[in-house]
Amino acid sequence: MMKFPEGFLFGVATAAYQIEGAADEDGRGRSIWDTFSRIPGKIHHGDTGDIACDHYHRLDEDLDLLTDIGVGAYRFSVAWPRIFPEGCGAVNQKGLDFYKRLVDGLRERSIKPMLTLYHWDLPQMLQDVGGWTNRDTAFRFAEFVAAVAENLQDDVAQWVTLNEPWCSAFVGHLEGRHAPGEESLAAALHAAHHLLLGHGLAVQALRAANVSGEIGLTLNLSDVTPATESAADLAATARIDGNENRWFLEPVFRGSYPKDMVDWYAKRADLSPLHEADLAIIAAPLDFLGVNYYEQHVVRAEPSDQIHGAAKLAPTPPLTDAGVPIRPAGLEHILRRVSAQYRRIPLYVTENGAAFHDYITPEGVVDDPERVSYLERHFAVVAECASDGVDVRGYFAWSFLDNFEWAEGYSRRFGIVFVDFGTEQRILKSSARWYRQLIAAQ
Ligand code: GCO
Repeated sequence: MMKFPEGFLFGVATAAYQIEGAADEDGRGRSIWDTFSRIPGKIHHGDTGDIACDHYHRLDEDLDLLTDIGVGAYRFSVAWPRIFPEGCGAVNQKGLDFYKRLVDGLRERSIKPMLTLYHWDLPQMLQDVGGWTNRDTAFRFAEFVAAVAENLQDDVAQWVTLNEPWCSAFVGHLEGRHAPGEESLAAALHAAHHLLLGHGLAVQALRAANVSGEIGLTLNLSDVTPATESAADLAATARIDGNENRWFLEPVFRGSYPKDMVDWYAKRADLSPLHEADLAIIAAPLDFLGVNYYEQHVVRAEPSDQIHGAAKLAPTPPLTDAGVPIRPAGLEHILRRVSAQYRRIPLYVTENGAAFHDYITPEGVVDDPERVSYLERHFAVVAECASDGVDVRGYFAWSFLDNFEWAEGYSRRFGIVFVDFGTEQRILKSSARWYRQLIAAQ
């Protein structure tokens, strides 16, 4: 079995809208995902997060499962609409009480909480006045963060302000595949900026609340390579890297947007909402960076593409059942790149995982050898990086439970624990048993 540094965190990750259910319970308000999942055609099979894994009513059972697997950390998110049903105003105490029970249950089981403050479930009433394209939302986010920090101040080991602002901004406002479903480059760029501003203001709010835990941000970073060494393909690859990676890494760690991308976007969208003065707030010092890794892209020039003049080649096998290429080397490239080019800052792999066609056998067993292989190969890369001096301090498998996979609904199973969505029965997959052995062998 692989060996990891002393104190390395072995965790699993989830997100509120993907597992909690109880969408109309205890005062929870509507989020943009409650709205988006009801738009015909947006979500596979018309699935919604109304029930999901019913985690809201199965908290103790799920916390006991974490103990059974033996994880030392659990990454979850707080649903903003449970705390502020209308996005701001009076705190909903029942919503706070649920998360207090969660962190108390983790502490009783000696499991470290990693709390994500924004995992995409923006209150709908804030979307009604522009959502992340409205600068005010960044300040409403900081108020929400201050309320959570005040109530869970010393109960959290790591605070993650945002999960994957690239997805919230570009998948939600340019591609239109995620809530709120806009399709505008300007909206995506404005949303990205206000998300980053919200991140910086959230860091200020957490520091002001004197929280005892570490403060960081989670970015989904992709490993991009050119299809050929032609100038056109190299330039197209730089633009995809600029959009998916540098547009977030550089404001946060260098206090400025990448110039090549500013010049490219300035010809295609109004950048006036991207106030220069905000960058000092956005670049607030962090205690760690969370890295979500899934994708390696091979990129070529595509003059007909109006946004980046680029196209991603169809991925080649081996692939997950979601058609994502399985490339552990991509994780190594990203960890080494951030550490060498941006900041020698503690890194956590806050998500990494894969969807496979898992099923229950007649004997009631869920065997997922592909996921065991996937985890083995990606953990090996992390162990290699750590032994080579990269300051990577933890790995959170995505995901703890099979759950609502956004536009794919319940058709994609990422969990190391199988969920029968008809009965809500949980069954450890062989990957969960493998993970238990890896942890026990440390
Ligand atoms: C993300 C989100 C998760 C997804 C996971 C699988 O990284 O997109 O954080 O909510 O479910 O990545 O796609």
